[in-house]
Amino acid sequence: MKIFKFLLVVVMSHLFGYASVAQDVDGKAEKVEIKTSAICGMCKDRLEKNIAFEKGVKSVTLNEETKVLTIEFKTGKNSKDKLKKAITKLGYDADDLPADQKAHDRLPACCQKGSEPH
Ligand SMILES: [Cu+2]
Repeated sequence: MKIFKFLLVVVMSHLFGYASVAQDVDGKAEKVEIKTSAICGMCKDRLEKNIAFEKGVKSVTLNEETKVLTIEFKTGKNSKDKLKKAITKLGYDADDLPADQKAHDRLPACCQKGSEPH
């Protein structure tokens, strides 16, 4: 009986394991590019680390030269508009959306708009 229970657990965990993997493969992802007002490596860190925790986000990378944030997220779990909002709440412009002023003013001076790249 004990061995039966053990086998059952093994079989079940296998089934669930496969199920979750299958979901990941089937789940479509979207990639969006959003132009930000990031300035330096600190901005890059801040944006990447924070946006990574937004819903459904699978990957996020800021191109330091173009200041474009590329975000990959699970389709239906998030949207470009919501992600843009999240970026503005961190104090950065997101495409046409201006940065949240309060969040922007809390950034270190070197990361605020108009600072020289460093
Ligand atoms: Cu910065």
